[in-house]
Amino acid sequence: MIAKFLRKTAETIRAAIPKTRSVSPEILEEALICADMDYDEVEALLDRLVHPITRDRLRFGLLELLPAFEPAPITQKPFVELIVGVNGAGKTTAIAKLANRYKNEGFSVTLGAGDTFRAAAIEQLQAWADKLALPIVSAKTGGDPSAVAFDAVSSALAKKRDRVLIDTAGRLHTHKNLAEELKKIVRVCGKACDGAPHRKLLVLDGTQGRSAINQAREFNETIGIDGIIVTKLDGTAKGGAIYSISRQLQKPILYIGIGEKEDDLVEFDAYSFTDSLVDPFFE
Ligand SMILES: Nc1nc2c(ncn2[C@@H]2O[C@H](COP(=O)(O)OP(=O)(O)OP(=O)(O)O)[C@@H](O)[C@H]2O)c(=O)[nH]1
Ligand SMILES: [Mg+2]
Repeated sequence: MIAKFLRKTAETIRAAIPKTRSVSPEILEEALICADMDYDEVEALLDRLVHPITRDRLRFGLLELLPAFEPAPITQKPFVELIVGVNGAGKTTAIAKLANRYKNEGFSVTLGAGDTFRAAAIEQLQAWADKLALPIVSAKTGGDPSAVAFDAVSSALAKKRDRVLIDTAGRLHTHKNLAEELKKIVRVCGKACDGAPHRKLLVLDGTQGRSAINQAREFNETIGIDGIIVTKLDGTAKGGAIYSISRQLQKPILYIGIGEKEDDLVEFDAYSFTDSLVDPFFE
């Protein structure tokens, strides 16, 4: 599965290297930079690798770049998740995919259409809600997103729903007012339900590769991010950026998006992801 959608990244690496049992540091460096890994991570990896660089050594070296992560068990009800990210990163689609996943796991899900900013954003989430047969709390375009978040959480609490997913407007991380608005949404969620939002997920467009690191930092400084979803990995050769994004932010990648449909979300598995990156060096 992972190998299939990392095809472009694997092809990029494969094109850069001759087939061999071990790989030279120069070739490794060039191939990983082609796969959009940041220079910092390439250096950190090369510094640690024992020569000759074999498949296992490279595999463990790459895995070591990723921060350790133990997912906490979900005990809150409702468990409220706020989804943030810049314009077009794939937030609304990620919400549909997560909702679909939770529903298939047997959880009841409420959606909150907190993007009251972009025309047609509410309709877009409404269309997903209809398709997935899920309740949605929304307001008119131009309405107060915090009020939507408050109502969505309150409604889920009253109706004993398991999960709440709140959409937000795509925003430029440098836009001060929008940053304040995000902080307000977070505060207001907490008024509706203690501790909410329980998870703040940042959605990053995988086709942006490591250039998404700066925006991720800004979001993290604004509201504190708990985890990352990287979307659109089906159409990019920049899979190596995953290591830099996760390492530089010290945040886990939780899911990756591999298409536009509700099923196109997979849990990020560092081992199989790393295998897909390592295999082309030694095939
Ligand atoms: N190929 C591919 N396309 C995706 C993926 N995730 C989202 N998209 C597409 O990317 C576009 C933007 O997705 P949205 O979910 O609307 O993004 P958004 O962050 O909510 O955008 P705004 O609401 O405008 O900020 C849509 O055309 C999606 O179908 C993915 O994993 N793979
Ligand atoms: Mg959206």
